[in-house]
Amino acid sequence: MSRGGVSYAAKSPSFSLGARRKNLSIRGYIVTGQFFKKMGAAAASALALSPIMASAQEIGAVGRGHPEPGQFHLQESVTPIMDSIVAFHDGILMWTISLIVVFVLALLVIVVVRFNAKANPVPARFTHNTMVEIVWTVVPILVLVVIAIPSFGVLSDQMTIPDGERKYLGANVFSMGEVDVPAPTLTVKASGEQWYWNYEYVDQGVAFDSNMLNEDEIAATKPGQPRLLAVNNELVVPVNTTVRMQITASPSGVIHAFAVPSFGIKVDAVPGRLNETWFNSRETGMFYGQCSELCGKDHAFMPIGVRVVTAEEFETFIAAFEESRDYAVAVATLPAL
Ligand SMILES: [Cu+2]
Repeated sequence: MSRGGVSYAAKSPSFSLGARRKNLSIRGYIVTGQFFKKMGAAAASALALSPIMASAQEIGAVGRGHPEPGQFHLQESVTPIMDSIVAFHDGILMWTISLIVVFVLALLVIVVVRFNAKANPVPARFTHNTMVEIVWTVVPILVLVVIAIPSFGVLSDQMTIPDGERKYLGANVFSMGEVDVPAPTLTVKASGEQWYWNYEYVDQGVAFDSNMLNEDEIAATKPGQPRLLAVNNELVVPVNTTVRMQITASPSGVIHAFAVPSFGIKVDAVPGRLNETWFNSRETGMFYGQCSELCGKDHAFMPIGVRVVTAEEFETFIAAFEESRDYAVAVATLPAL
């Protein structure tokens, strides 16, 4: 039994029952600081490593286009918007969070060690300190403003369709140089249905449905593609091309959200409303996303599969699609996945 426990019991005699004393001895252990000293050391060393580990992860461990088991960093970026998001996360956000956690942890440790009942048996009785109260109001406001400025820059970049001339605020804030993005040359409308996606190449006037493949279907038709993400009909787009994404949902349906992490895209798909965003992938390959708005019973089973191909492959694909108006015929012009 620590003195902390004894003095508490002495002030409140009605609490000096056996069971209560047992609780107090656990309290004593926590109050003496042993517990927090141990936990604090572990947490601080983990935290100190986290930004380093995050950048180590970037170097190659993250699978391209889809999440990996045990992954803890963002998916690898292949677009200017996702570059800004990754820079924002690894830079300002990670360091702000880490410093705040270390600072609060240090305060807690000081309180636990110096102001427990054993170390400080006679507590001070004052309750207000104007200067401290101003500081703990103003400093968080400043922290939020510092985070908000680049955050709104990236948000406005996501929502503003490139015109080939505008420079990107988010990219400038992150000192990543001037990012030149051409105006879009392809428009795709994604429509959330219950529960799958419909994609339309708007200027070509052709559309198709995209459904998830179950595990047997993956093994039979597209072995090696990720479970719960592989789809029968991928959205095919060309590399190094700005794609205007129009996003909506079936007029008789519910709200979905179109999200592809590698592209840094996440936009609500709302019935009766046409939302817009864009991406410009610098890599070919398969990139996966998922519906990101709780939409109903098969919310988890309406993945988004985007296949980025070379400009020549896309020309052939879209020409075949326009002529045949049949996705299967068009996709047969592409190499097997
Ligand atoms: Cu949905």
